[in-house]
Amino acid sequence: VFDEVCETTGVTLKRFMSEVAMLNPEIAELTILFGGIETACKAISNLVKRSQLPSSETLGLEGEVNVQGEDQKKLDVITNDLLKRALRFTGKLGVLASEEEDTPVDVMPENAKRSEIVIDEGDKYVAVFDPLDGSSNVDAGIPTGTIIGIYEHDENCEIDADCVGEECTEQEAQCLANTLQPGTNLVAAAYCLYSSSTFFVLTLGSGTYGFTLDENIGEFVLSHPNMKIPENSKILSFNEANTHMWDEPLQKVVTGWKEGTGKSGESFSSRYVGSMVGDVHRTLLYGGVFGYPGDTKNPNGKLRLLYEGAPMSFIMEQAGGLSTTGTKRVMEIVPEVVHQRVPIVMGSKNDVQEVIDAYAAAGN
Ligand code: P6P
Repeated sequence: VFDEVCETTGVTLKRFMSEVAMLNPEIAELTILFGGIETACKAISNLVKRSQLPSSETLGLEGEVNVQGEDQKKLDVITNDLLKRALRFTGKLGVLASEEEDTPVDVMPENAKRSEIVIDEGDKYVAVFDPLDGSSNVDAGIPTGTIIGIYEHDENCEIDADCVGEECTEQEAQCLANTLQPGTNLVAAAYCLYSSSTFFVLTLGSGTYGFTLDENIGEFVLSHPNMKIPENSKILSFNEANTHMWDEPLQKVVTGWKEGTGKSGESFSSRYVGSMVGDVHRTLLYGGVFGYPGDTKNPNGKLRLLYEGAPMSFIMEQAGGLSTTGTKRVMEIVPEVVHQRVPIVMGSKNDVQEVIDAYAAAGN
């Protein structure tokens, strides 16, 4: 399907989506959702670029601490609201979960009853997102990104923003459960990367496609059709300050890569931006293994399953890569709570497989 779309260059994201919708009427509404996401990414790209100007209103801290316990930057709040608004006004979304929101919230038009979400034909999607991943890097001009996952949500349910875990009524719990789906239920995932260029990379379940923002025409243009990550690599991308706290199987494999005694015999170099979207994008294009594994301090690592791990794993797998906790495929993990963390090692198939084999050999 997508090959027919991708044979020509100069395909804008809008045209790509409209041709996908023509060829796949059952996901036509999904393409409308991506119209809102695309607009939000362009606006966020502009905000990030201007965020360091003295005149910028997005400088500094919001003065709040989010559910992650992190100081919220003004930019975190602004980008979260911007994305919520863009998604809400597509009229295709019933519920969302965001890194910046304590619990899933409804995004129905203002006139809808606050705590009641009635999902009808038009509102059948749930969005999970991290509006500005790596935002603490913005002040240093380091790349940041937006990560989005889209699930289908076909239940009528009520959500009370204060409801979390055991406090929830059965109905609310059932609705929360509809946001707590495993990555294998994703119908789409995308990220925007705000870096030397502004990139938009997405999958709808049939390959991974990359677009680059052409600021002369204000459109994302297809630049990386049908991305495929190299099966072998020579780049490892971890916060190596934590190496001493990792599981032994992972320590062994990474040491082998550094010494050139690993399965591929290659001596790896290290590249780590400290911003997941930047590190994963480079890994997709150049090959490599990116990871934020569990360690003795944080057994589940740092990255969030629902709106970082699962969507990025979907994109990676659709590009021919693997994404594992070491012992489990990340996309198969069913979240129990919205902000659940997950250990992640993802990237070039043969190198990630070496990690999986090491854990298996150690009896994990
Ligand atoms: P560390 C950014 O804060 C982030 O959530 C990811 O984007 C990034 O991969 C990771 O944390 C970096 O964490 O502990 O290496 O600074």
